[in-house]
Amino acid sequence: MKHLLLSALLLTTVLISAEAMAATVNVTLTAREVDLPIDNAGHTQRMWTYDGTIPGPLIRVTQGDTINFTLKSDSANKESHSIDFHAGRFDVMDEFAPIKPGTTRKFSYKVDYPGVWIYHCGSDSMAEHISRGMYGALIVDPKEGYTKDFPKPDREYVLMQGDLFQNDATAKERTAGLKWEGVLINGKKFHYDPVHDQNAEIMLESKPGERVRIYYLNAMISEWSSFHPIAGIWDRVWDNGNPKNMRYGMQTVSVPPADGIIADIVSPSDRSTANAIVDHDMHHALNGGITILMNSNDADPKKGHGDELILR
Ligand SMILES: [Cu+2]
Repeated sequence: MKHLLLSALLLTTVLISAEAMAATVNVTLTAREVDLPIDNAGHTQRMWTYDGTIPGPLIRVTQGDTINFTLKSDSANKESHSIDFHAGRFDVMDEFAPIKPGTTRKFSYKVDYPGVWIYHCGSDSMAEHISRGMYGALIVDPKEGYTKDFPKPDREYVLMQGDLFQNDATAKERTAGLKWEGVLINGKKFHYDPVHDQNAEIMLESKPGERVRIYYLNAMISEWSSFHPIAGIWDRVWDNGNPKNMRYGMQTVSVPPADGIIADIVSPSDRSTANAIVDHDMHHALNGGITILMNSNDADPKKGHGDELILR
């Protein structure tokens, strides 16, 4: 009897401490329709966003946390907007329903599955709302933390790939793939590629031999991505970013629309090298979907850490 009581007491303590470690995280996103530069030369388009950026703010929590979420819609907006979090389970008619300009919706949910998840607008037409930039990334770190099969990276970057259509493309044209202009990487064509765009100023950076973790999300509305590091190999890939879904030594990984993966690359440690991280579908690569990763000893120590996972 005494033994049973003790076990019950121990179990309760364990449950309470696991619960106590889980955090409640407040997240507010504001839907905003704004003019944004869509390339490194500064050409702008009318885009629809969360918080005025493409992608929207990076949200990062730990498995088991609760997100207290607020969606606001700027009163200057013309459209109704909504949120669709892939990282949770909801009622599509309730939490995901659109809200009018100047209004607010709140809901809470617990994140049960680790990984890298898309959030996006689900308002009609979804094709137009997503292809005008209404998407972002949510990283849910596993509650076990780093393990042998999910080692700690030296740097981390988020790359989110979306479509660019001509500004006047209607929802119907976007859905049909008409008036397609190219690929946006974190909001700009050839954002991190000075090789193909002389106006590009930023690149991903690491030191030789570092483990660089890429959180890659495909926000294109209808097209698959063929994700490949030119002059490199994906050391490990985790489908959906879940540590249980590991693959080794991959050359190219298929990422469907509205999916995400984690892919690690480790450069040679004895020399400086560069990689071109591409969507190897040439239609995508040569229209904006190339990112340079420089591996050299003068890598900026801040890049790939803290607030610099999405380079803006
Ligand atoms: Cu929207």
